Amino acid sequence: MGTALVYHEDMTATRLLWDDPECEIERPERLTAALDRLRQRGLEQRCLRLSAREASKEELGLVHSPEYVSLVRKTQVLGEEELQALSGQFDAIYFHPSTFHCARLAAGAGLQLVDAVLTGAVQNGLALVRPPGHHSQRAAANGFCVFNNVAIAAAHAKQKHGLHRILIVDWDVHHGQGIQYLFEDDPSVLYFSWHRYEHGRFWPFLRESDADAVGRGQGLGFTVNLPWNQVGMGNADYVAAFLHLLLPLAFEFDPELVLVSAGFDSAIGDPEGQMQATPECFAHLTHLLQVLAGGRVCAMLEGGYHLESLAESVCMTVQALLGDPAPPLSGLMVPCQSALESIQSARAAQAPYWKSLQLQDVTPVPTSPSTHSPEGRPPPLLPGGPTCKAAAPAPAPSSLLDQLCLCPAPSVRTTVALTAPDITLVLPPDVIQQEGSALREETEAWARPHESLVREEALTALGKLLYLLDGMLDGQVNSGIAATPASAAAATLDVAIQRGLSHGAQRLLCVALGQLDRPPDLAHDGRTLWLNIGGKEAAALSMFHVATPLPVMTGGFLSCILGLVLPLAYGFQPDLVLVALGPGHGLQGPHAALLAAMLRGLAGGRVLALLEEDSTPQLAGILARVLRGEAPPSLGPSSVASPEDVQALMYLRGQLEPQWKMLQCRPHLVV
Ligand code: Q9C
Ligand code: ZN
Repeated sequence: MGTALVYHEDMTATRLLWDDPECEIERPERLTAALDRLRQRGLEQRCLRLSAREASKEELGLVHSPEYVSLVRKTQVLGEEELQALSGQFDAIYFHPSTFHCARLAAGAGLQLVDAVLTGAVQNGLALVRPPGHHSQRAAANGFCVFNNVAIAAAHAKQKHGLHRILIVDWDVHHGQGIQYLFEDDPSVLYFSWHRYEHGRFWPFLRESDADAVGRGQGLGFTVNLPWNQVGMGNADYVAAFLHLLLPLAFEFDPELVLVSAGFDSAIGDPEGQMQATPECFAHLTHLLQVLAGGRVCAMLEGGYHLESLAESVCMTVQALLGDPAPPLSGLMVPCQSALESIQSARAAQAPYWKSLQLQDVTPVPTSPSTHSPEGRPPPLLPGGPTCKAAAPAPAPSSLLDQLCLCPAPSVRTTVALTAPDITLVLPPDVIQQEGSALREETEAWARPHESLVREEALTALGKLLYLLDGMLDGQVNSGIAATPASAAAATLDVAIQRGLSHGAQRLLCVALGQLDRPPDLAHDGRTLWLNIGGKEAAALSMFHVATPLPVMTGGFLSCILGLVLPLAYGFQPDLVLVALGPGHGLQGPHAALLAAMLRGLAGGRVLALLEEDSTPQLAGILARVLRGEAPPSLGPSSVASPEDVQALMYLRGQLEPQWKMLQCRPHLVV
């Protein structure tokens, strides 16, 4: 449906006219650097360009006092000395004769973006604006911010579009205390902010930036603060914060719209933030948010002062909004102790208000499912299985990954290789129905060890699957869907894994739903992570062989994805993902779509879905759409996880946490 890019050149006019080391980093080049890079990458051209308009007095009045708006209006006619004197009345602020015009354009850009998304003109978008907004308050400018662009957009979405639930994600490295103050008693706006805090020793030095500030009155639990108490937070810390804190609450909240206070001073190289997250991380954060609110995501620029890092991070955000697969994250995916302490204290502070956190956090020591061993103790991980080797630093990227980075969007995103004519679909544009098939002799050779593959229909399906898989491994196609006769599902999956591993995949993640057992001849060399959802009981046979029952309730399904599947997947860093919906998988279309959409964040989006031939066209269709980058439908209000769902998850986490650090959501207890 498209991505809007809202901008106006006039917003480069405001600048610092005198000496002030604190304010000099907020300069016009921030916008031009970001825009130039978007053009260079051909990303701007793929967006719907909208020219920003000025917000009206009434629109500014949605969050600011009339007196404050007139005060800012008057700065248009002040001389330099008067501007400097007035600026001095606020914390970290400069005014320029163009400030009023720019700030009205910045707020207006956000309004246009929200209007474009909520009228269905586009699916999502980014407003590139100056001055930023999230520090500004009802009657005060603060921290380079004059009007609170995101807060005005949220108030407008409520007032003009009648929305009831808006999620604001503030990934800027500073606390957007302005947004917090404006909505702290409002349960219709869930505000999440992570920020450099250092136990209160970092600007703006507020007690209310800590995790125990959770909102007031009706708004209790609708302010979520995640204070970072050390600098140097990186990709693993940010992804862990999303998986273990923000996303559980966000799914439970079920927003109709997501607004992002998109500051990139939380990225590597920024002088303010001193953090370590790489630009690709913002593609992942954006991608993770796109599974909410039917993909209605409006991002607005806040901070970001390292021009190179800012420009790259903006590109990554726009790429993700456009539906391009996210480049794999670099570095060890192990959150640091300080990050885990912060995440745990925020979870503890929020637990009274959110069902999705309760059952998990009140259980101090996970108990094993009763079905396990007679003493009721979890059995140890199989000795002789693979050790922690594969959890060590990820091997150097394969040549396939190199290609992927050079060419992030293959010309064909998704190919559907369906064998049974009766599930031929009305395909979305740019999804290709594959005609090709692997050579007959080759197909037969791969099929030979498997009795279930001798039948003609199974062989035909296998030939198509092999051809598709080769296309993915060569980088001609990004993702695919293949159908196979139900009786051949297990054997086909086995062949797909072997073929993937022998044709260039270094690490292969296999998510098998329903009754599919790990192929017995699959090597235990740490190159395949086998995850079965739909087993009879939770079991971790090794760190690379995990089984869990299919959760009965939507809430349980979500915690399984966020608390188990994605932490394992992000920790493993696969370069190929197979998702197999096998016999009795029991997964509803929207749930399958969500799983596929989220797994698309791994392996550069190289995901192959295997379906049974008698799957419905609806299921194949919904998977084709999410694999090409469309947002999955929102699941609606989610039921709470059942006690069995929670137990299975807690048990597996207890078993696997020592090896898979991304599963952790609390620090190690030091005894
Ligand atoms: N060295 C935004 O990013 N100065 N505003 C802090 C600490 C103020 C940041 C000084 C920073 C304001 C939108
Ligand atoms: Zn900032």
